[in-house]
Amino acid sequence: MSKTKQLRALLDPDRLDFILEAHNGLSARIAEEAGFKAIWASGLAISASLGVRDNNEASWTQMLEVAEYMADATRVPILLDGDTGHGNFNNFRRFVRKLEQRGIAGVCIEDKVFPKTNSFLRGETQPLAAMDEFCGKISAGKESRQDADFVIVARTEALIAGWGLAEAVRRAEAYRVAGADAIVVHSAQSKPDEVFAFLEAWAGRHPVILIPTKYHTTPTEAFAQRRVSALIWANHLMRASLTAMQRCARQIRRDNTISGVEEEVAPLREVFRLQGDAELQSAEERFLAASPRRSAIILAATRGSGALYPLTAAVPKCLLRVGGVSLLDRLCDNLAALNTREITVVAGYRAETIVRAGLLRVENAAWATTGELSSLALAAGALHGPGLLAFGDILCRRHILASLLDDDADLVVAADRRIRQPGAQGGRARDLLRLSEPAAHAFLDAECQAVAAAFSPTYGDYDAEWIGLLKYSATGAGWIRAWLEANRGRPDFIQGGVIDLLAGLLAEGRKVKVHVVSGDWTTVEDACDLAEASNL
Ligand code: SPV
Ligand code: MG
Repeated sequence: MSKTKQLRALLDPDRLDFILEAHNGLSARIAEEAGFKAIWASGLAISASLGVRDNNEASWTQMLEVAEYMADATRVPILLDGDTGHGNFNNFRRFVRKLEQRGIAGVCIEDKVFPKTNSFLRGETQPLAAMDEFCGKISAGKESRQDADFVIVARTEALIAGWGLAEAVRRAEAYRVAGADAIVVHSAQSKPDEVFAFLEAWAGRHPVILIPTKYHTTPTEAFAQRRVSALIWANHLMRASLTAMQRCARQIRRDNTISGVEEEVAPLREVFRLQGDAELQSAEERFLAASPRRSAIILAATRGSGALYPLTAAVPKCLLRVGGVSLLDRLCDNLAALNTREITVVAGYRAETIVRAGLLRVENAAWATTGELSSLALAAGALHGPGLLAFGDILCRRHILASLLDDDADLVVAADRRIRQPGAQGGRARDLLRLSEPAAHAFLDAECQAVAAAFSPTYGDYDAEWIGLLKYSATGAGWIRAWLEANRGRPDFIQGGVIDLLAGLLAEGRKVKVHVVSGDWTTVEDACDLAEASNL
């Protein structure tokens, strides 16, 4: 049922309904969740929550904005407090059209003069609008509706202004004839007597809505017996929040900590629930191209070759700085920029010095006597794809990492056709690959056909040097885990390198794709490498 029809249904005098005040999207949602079938967008409550007076200090477009948030947040109809209609008949009919466009189901206007003052402030001194002029306003509003069910309620302030019962009835009748869908007769008295007198004189000729803010002790059945269509509880969510906010603010100010109020205030998850985060989460699953959660494992257990000992007395090799940033931080920063947040580092030498927010550290206590495979096996729990295995001493430009991570193949390595000479002072063997593509196709992606680790300066018939980066898909990660599991008992496993893993995977018939790079990377094995790294 449309919101306007829902609101119209509440005008039935055979059943007393209740309309609760709200003043923004959040309070409107709370009112709806509490079970109210309609919401009163109160001028008093909205202006108070905006920090201004209920004297038309907030403009009609500002009221419209707030009302739109309320309508967006709810499925029940909203009856907006339209004050005096914000001008003459012409302003009001434009207001009605705008309210309809924003999904408001009805408006209530009162027969006072712009700018109005709240009815409970100096009520007797407030001038009433000329009755005929107000009737014209009602008729113009009705005529301008696009939806015949949009509700226009006319409110007379005759009792509050002290004009007496007869005037209240005379005006209510005129407003009925002018086309109002219901009448509000407002009273500032603490007893319902004058309102009940009105109801008796009125004799049910048209739906009546009451706002019993002042005569709140009246039993609700008394209204039902008199065939009142609906009661507006006009300002209680605003007042409740005000009390809660004052108490909370005072306590925090007094205690200089928020700890004392934590259990008194709504948990954040309740805030997110009311904001509808669950819907956004499921919409994201449907509409957002899922960006894969990437992970990485960095092998950084060794101290490095003797050539680096002067530099690695206090820190492991991965913490050597190039351009003021450690190799590890640079690698992690690049990985993070490529949506790789779960990074596990296998530390060994000076493990305690490897500390970085969010970094998972696994320790290879036997780093001095074990090799890369032993370190990798310790991080097997973090081996899930898509992910990247990297040596901790590699320095490379981000594009190399990006192209590996963006490749969907199950196993992908990066290799450079220019095989470096081993470091002048030794260093580790070169990890070499034989490629499917001939050298003439130097920069085409290739398939790896064989691998070897070699110190030889000629390198036999190998084509490229593996740069220490291996990207694996979820499937590829499974192959690696299985291979580690199947081979960890072998005597050569303990000292083994990742190159042996690659050899093993090739032997199983797994395809290893090769991205051919040309420079833009280095590893640090001696002081010369460090100098070259600075250039890079
Ligand atoms: C409001 O809630 O803004 C009203 C009702 O108009 S009253 O405050 O009683 O005037
Ligand atoms: Mg008001």
